[in-house]
Amino acid sequence: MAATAQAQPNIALIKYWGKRDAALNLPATGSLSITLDALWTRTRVEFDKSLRHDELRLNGAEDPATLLRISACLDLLRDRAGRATCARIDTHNNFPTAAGLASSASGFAALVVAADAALGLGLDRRSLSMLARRGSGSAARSLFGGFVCMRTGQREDGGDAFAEPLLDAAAWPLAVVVAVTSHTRKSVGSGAGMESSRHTSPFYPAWVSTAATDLAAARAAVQARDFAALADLSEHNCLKMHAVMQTSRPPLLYWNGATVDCMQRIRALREHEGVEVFFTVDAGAQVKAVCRPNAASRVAAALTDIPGVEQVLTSGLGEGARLVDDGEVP
Ligand code: 2P0
Repeated sequence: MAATAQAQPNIALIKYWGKRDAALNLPATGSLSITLDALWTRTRVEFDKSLRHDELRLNGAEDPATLLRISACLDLLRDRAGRATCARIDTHNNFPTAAGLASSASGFAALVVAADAALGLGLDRRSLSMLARRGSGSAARSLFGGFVCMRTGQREDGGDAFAEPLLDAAAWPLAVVVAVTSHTRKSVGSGAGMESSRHTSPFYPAWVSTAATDLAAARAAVQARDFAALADLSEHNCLKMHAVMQTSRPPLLYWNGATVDCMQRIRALREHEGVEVFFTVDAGAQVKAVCRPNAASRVAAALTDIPGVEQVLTSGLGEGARLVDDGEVP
C-alpha cells in the first residue's frame, strides 16, 4: 500500500489562466507546455489503516493548507478504489515551493502516480492526467514529458479535459534557464487569482477568445521546430496573460524590478546579440528563458549579472511523471 513517484514541473509557453468550471477545475484556455528535467518533486504515499487522518510532510515540515488540497485529490483516487484508508504523504521539492516555479504541477502529478500505484488501481495516463487536473490544472501536463498540450475540452463533466503529448523531449532539444528573483511564497495563489481575473479584468474576454488561435499557432511552430515563431507567440501570450492579471481588481502584479530587467535583457540578447532565446513568466517573479541548449551558459551568465537575481537554474526537457524506487525520497 505504498509507492513513490517523481514528477517534474512544466513551463507553459501558451498559458492556462482562467477556469470554465471551478468545481471540476476545467480550464477556460488550452495550454502548451514543456516538461523540465532538472527540477523535481518526489512523493511517497503510504495508505495505512492505523491512521485517523491523512498526514503530510512537505520538505520535512507539516503544511495544513496543502494537506487539505492533497486529501481532496486523494479522495478521488480512494473513491475509485472503494477504500477510505488514510495516507501518509512525504514529499520533497529540489526547488523553491509556491514561488512561480510550478511546484503544484509536479506535486499533484507525482501524487496521483504514487497513489494510483499504492492503491493498485492501474489507471491509464489520460485518467491520471484528469485526476492531477483536479488537484491543480497545470499538473495535468506534468504526466507527460517534452512538449505537451492541454485542451479545454467541451464536456461539462470534464471527461475530455486532459493533457496529451505533442513532441518528445529528444525530438527538439531546448534548455530553460530560470532566473529566481524572489524566494518568498506568492501572496495570491493561482486558483484565487484566476477567479479574480475572470470576474474583474476587462481584458479577460479577449484573453479567452484569442487563446485557441495562439494555441494552434504554437502547436504548428513546435511541429515545424520553428524557434522564431514559438518565441514570438510565447512572449505575446505571456504578456497578454500578465495584462489580464495586472488589470484584475485588486491587481495581480507578480513582477518585481528584476523580473522586468530579465525580460529586457533576454529581448536584447535575441534582437541585438543573435542569441535564440525568449522569456516567459508565470504567477510569480521568476523569469524563465527558453533557448537552444548551446546558448544556455551564455543566457545564464547574462541573467546572473542582473541585480536582484538571487539564483539561476538551468534545465533541459525531461520525461513525464513516473514511479521511482522508495529510497529516492531524501
Ligand atoms: C500555466 N499557471 O499555464 C499557468 C500560467 C500560472 C500562470 O497553471 O488553480 O496552480 O491549481 O488549477 O495549475 C498555475 O496554476 O492552478 C498555472 P489551479 P495552477 O502554467
